[in-house]
Amino acid sequence: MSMGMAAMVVVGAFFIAMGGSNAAVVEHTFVVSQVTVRHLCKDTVVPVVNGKLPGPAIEVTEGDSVVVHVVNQSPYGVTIHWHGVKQRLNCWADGAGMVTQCPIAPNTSFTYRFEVAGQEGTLWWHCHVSALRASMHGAIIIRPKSGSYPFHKPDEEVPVIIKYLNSLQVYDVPVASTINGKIGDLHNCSGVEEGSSFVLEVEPGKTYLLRLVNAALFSEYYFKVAGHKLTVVGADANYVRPYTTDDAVAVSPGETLDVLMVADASPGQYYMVALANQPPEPEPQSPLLISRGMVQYHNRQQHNFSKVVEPLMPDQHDTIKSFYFHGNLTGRPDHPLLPQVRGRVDQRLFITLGMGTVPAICSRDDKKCHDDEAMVDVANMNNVSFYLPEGLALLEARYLHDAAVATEELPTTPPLVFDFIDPVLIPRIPILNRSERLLELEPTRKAMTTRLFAFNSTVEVVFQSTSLMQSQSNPMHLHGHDFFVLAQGHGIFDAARDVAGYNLVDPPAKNTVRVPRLGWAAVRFVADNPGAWFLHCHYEFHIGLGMATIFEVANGPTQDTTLPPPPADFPWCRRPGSSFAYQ
Ligand SMILES: *[C@@H]1O[C@H](CO)[C@@H](O)[C@H](O)[C@H]1NC(C)=O
Ligand SMILES: *[C@@H]1O[C@H](CO)[C@@H](O)[C@H](O)[C@H]1NC(C)=O
Ligand SMILES: *[C@@H]1O[C@H](CO)[C@@H](O)[C@H](O)[C@H]1NC(C)=O
Ligand SMILES: *[C@@H]1O[C@H](CO)[C@@H](O)[C@H](O)[C@H]1NC(C)=O
Ligand SMILES: *[C@@H]1O[C@H](CO)[C@@H](O)[C@H](O)[C@H]1NC(C)=O
Ligand SMILES: *[C@@H]1O[C@H](CO)[C@@H](O)[C@H](O)[C@H]1NC(C)=O
Ligand SMILES: [Cu+2]
Repeated sequence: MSMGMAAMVVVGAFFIAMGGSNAAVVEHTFVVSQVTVRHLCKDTVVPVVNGKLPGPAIEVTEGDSVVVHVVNQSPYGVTIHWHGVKQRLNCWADGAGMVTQCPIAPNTSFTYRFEVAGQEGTLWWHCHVSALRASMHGAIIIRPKSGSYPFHKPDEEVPVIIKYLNSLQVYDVPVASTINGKIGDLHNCSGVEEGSSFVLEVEPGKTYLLRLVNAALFSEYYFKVAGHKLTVVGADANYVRPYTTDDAVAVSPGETLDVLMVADASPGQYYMVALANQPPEPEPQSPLLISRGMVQYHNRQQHNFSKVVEPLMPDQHDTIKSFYFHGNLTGRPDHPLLPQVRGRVDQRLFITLGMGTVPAICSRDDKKCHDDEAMVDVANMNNVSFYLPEGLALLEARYLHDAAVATEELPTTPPLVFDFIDPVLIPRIPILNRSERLLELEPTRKAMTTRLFAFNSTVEVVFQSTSLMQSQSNPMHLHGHDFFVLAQGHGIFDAARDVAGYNLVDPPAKNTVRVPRLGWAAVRFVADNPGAWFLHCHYEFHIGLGMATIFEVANGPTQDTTLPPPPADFPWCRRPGSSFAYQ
């Protein structure tokens, strides 16, 4: 592995790589601190950015440079991940805790510098250290340099961020959802409606671009505005062919959608609703997660406001609508920013997503842990549950040629072929409620898996959801690259049958693919961005339990295909000695 061999390149090269054009520099200071938020009659102390929830939106024009000074005044180590930003030759700024960097320690700061190039639309940023992403996130808005959109130019643009209301306890059952931080009028606190709803004021005839982000950690959401059609024009900061529906759109954790809404209804008030879906019973059920905001026409004329129009939402157990919605998204190969799909594939992986058990690591005074059945549930990929390095971030270890971070190769296929979607394997009781445990999961094991790809190789991955878990869909997110989503299906992937159905003409380019529950999805990407890139499920529950791996991309043959050294103020886990070449 020659990653990091450019150690002799001077620090300034980083800036040269970013400058040289007339692009602007967009600068922000993110102060991370603890605030008390009050919702549903309960105070919760959470770390947030600049005192706000959601945090500030970063607005750029394609090609701009972004500089964000993160000043950590919270008691936690933090990193910020720029979700979906390709970070070409800039893996050091990816902000994946213990993959690309050590967390920014309390009372210290770090400046992220990156360029937003070759992508337009909506992305977002979030903390990438275990549970902290719950309260630290915001939108990234990327406008075209030419000023012209490949669709009707919107009159206004509105970020719409859906998230849960929860505390720092990741495994707490969430109790409510929010739209742009507002809980909406469906929730009561001591019999009094909380009364804080997101309200979008519209003018008749105008076109609104809703920049929809699912920042919730556990659920896929349906989103709909009563009385209005929605036209999807982008997803994950890639344009898609306009897709108009009078039904709900679906957005998985980690995904974004750019959606046009024309204010062409008769002036009045219309609810917008975000509703989480979940697999049907007999699987363990979460409470109904719903939030309601409103589209309100400017009260210029006389009209009757006494009735707010409600949308007809899909059933919360209807996951097929999301399957079809995602299946209807196609890319726009006519747009200059979208590359063509490569026909030749260099490496193929078939990855099962499941769960299993490993022996618990017991502390000395944990009595319960000492019986023979002390096993814990973990999530896995190809029957290996991932854990993060400790003490040294993986990218740092590679750069320092430090062998202390012992990785092993993610298997190309699952070790065992079985009926991946056999309903008998679905655990019927809440995974976390071990005291009521009825069904043991299969044994599995833990390892720090990675997969190395030659520079510029074409990689195809088929993700197969299994019933060895709660039978959720799995939103798989790859850092540093977009992939084309070639196909999806229910059941078990069968190459002989399913490859023929691949869309190699106009597949959508995404950074997060929804792998259907009890089904599969096939993606293809070009590994042309050297570094160590996290690949993981965007359900917090799954990533926290090990449904993850790292895709490593080797350096190319030239300097402009080689990862430069880290920035000068990089938060090393273990600062290298003075003999270090890049100084
Ligand atoms: C950070 O600084 C504050 C204020 O100076 C201090 O109270 C706190 O103990 C510091 N935290 C750490 C972890 O050093
Ligand atoms: C809120 O409380 C009021 C008064 O107790 C009740 O009439 C109403 O149905 C409640 N709404 C919800 C959404 O629970
Ligand atoms: C407004 O609409 C409500 C419900 O449709 C109706 O009962 C009411 O009479 C209307 N008011 C006016 C002033 O038209
Ligand atoms: C597109 O949506 C329609 C209506 O929901 C559905 O019947 C069709 O199968 C979907 N197409 C794909 C490719 O998923
Ligand atoms: C997973 O691996 C464990 C050993 O680590 C083995 O006992 C088990 O049978 C494997 N299960 C599957 C489904 O491959
Ligand atoms: C990557 O591979 C493609 C197709 O083989 C080739 O055309 C292109 O020149 C390569 N790019 C680089 C930077 O090596
Ligand atoms: Cu998952």
